[in-house]
Amino acid sequence: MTDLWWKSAVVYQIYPRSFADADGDGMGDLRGIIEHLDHLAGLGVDVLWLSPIYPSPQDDNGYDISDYQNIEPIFGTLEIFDELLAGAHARGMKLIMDLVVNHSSDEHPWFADSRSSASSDKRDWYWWRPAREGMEPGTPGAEPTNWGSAFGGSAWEYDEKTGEYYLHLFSKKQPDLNWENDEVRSAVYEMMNWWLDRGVDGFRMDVINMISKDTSLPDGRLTAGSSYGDGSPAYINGPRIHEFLQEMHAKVFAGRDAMLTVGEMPGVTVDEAKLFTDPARGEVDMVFQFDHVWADRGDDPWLLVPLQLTKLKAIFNRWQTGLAEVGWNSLYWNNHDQPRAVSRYGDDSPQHRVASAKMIGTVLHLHRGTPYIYQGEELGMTNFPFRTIADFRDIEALGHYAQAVDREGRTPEEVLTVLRARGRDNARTPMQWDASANAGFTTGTPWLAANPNYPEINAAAQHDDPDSVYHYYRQLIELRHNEPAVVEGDFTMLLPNDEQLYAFTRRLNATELLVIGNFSGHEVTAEIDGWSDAELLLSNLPAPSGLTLAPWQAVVYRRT
Ligand code: TEU
Repeated sequence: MTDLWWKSAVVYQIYPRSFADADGDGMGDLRGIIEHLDHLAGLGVDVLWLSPIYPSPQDDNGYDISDYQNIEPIFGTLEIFDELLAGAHARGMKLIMDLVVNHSSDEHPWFADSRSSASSDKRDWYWWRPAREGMEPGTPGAEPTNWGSAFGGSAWEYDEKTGEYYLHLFSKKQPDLNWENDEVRSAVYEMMNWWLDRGVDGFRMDVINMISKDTSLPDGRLTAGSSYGDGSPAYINGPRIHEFLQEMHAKVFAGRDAMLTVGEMPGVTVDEAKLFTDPARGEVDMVFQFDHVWADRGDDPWLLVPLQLTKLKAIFNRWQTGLAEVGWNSLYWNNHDQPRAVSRYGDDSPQHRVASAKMIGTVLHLHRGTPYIYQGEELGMTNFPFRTIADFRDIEALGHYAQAVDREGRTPEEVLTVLRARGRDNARTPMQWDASANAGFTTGTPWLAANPNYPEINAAAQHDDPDSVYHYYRQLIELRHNEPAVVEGDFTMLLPNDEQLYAFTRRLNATELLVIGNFSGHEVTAEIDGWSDAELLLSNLPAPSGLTLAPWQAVVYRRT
């Protein structure tokens, strides 16, 4: 297998907590995944990415790890994990794990040791700082910097025992590890090698571009709508990030065959991504960038801004052209942190949901890069009809609600409107397997309610329906596996100023593909010449006459 095998691969993300519950406790588990491997193999995906399954207090649904080399009992055991890994490999699928090493859980023994005393030999494994000069420790304003946590409140937690603060860019139960400390890095690399030696095929690396910090820990600029400073310039793509990733590559991946490493990098730019993903630099294979999922929000992440198709196209075009010669793109519409794609980029009404889910899938999968499918996306699953804040479970939603309503005086309905559209729980409702109770996800009480539309939208109803979203996604994956121009072709954006049509070509030698997606509920004609004799490779609706596309129609033409 070539080192760049992942260029023609499609990755499927499983959020184990919500995928399938085999033991009836209301939480998904590894046995549940094993029981549904044929659903995934039938789709034709090449790689499974599991969100964290390690022991964790579940403060951030497993992104707060208390033991990096074991399995959370809720999900199963290492033996069941080995069975899952073997089952994936037997079906020709690789399996990558979620690597969360910017921070651990505060219940990890490393942190328990670090916080036990100022002279602990693990004190420097985390970021500890005294109160600001002249300020009474533990009082508002005494925090070492003005940074806010991504989940609301300050990014510093005061620890009575030693009278100092520790840094947590996320929840206070997720203290940031200090990557300046060689021992921390060595412990992480040792753990990574332990999983790869077990047969795992790589990692998705959680906020990996935050591990290097400006050690002077400067205050951040106060951001609109927040009482905290934006510290991100001090910890996004920090001073030693490339050094750390090259060291990790050398200590963990060098000499291993057919690995996949994808770095989740909030705020990464195209120029930085060229450096991160240039194979000659030995850092990561690809990155998850955020420009397109930040296109419909303002500087305040909790602002709803109408999505402009021309803005979205400009972003994708910037990334396609920026990584055309060096590096590689990941391609995604959603994951466990984003709302459901068909509700955000398509039209989840009964009339247009199926067509628009297929259309957005076509546009994404025909780009140059590695596509990621999030569980349920292949079924056209939609956002959930949340009523009140009591319907939410996510620490990010609850933290934002508390800060916005309780501390910043916004009305509950104003905040709920944004959470209904953007909340991460939209993506975390149970996978919809069939029309039985709780969508066939569990025989118990699900930890988060199943979407009430599961009787209409579920895998069982789609496996035998050749016109289903599931079978259309299978055709998209088949096209990537069989048509070299999809993987290797160049990319040229067309109609950049059109607010309804998303059109581009892919060209490889004598083969040229034309892809058009109608992102509107109207019939639209694409003013593109020279394709009248082309072969229609794929469409989500009956063949159009000429290039007059029906509402939410996608077409892929080929000419040689
Ligand atoms: O997410 C990083 C991240 O940027 C998130 O804050 C995301 O942008 C935001 O939640 C979107 O609303 C990673 C994981 O994917 C996320 O699940 C974790 O909560 C977070 O890191 C901390 O580990």
